[in-house]
Amino acid sequence: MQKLSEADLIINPDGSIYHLNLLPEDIADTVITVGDLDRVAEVSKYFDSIEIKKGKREFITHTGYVGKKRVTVLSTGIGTDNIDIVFNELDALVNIDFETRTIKKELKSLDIIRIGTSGAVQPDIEMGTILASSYGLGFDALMHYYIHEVSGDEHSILDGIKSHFSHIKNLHPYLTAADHTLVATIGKDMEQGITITAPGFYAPQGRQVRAKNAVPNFISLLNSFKHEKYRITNLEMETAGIYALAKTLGHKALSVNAILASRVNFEFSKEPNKIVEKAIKMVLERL
Ligand code: R1P
Repeated sequence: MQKLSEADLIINPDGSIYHLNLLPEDIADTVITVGDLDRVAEVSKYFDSIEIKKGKREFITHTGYVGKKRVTVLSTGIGTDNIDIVFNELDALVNIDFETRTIKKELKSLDIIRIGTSGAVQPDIEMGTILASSYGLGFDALMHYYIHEVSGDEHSILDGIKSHFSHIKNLHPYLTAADHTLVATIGKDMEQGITITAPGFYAPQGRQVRAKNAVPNFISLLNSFKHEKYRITNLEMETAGIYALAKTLGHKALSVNAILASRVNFEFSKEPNKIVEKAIKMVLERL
């Protein structure tokens, strides 16, 4: 078995993985990811006990128990560049033997659930909605650097997407479905739809402040997309990277979105914390 070099897989002197600062035994098989590092404690305050609190940079981790289930909650920060770090390092913690620097024979599959915030692009999706992303559609470039397989109905949806957005310069979108078992358990009865993951917050999500946008009417372009029963419901900055890397590495993933803004009605919630709290409780109750 090939040994991974010290430059490819960086392990800190105390045996922890480079950015996350975690030892293999620090993470549970069920991992909740959040963007905002302050949200980690908002999740772990519902744990019955907390055994580990660690962190480095924007990557804060709490591991504990919800009833008899061991759960980790971890902040990713913003964007798919951070998702690249978090997912490769989470995978390394369970699937690489740090002593021998080799890939383990028996690979482990983690259940990974994102609890994030997001803006709706359809008029019927109101602020306060908790939405499970049935697909993550990446407008960012992360997956250009990995071999990523497209399967099942992802092919035809992606073809429809490519033709609908063909006039956006240098756009090479990627699409991955959520794990269907997590959709059926955690996402049960939630609003569902395609979530777009953007490579920025302002113009890449159609916001017009001072810099001029190169893609006019971006939100109408998103909400007018229709392919069979599929439509684009919301925008954020991590889900597509999470779904694609989870699939590539053999993990299960679901993204649950607290809808804080309506991009079609030009509104932002007056009580964002309440909506996030609702999403956290829904996920924890369904674990
Ligand atoms: C932008 O404000 C951030 O909020 C959303 C976006 O995806 C982006 O990370 O999610 P989080 O609240 O989980 O960070």
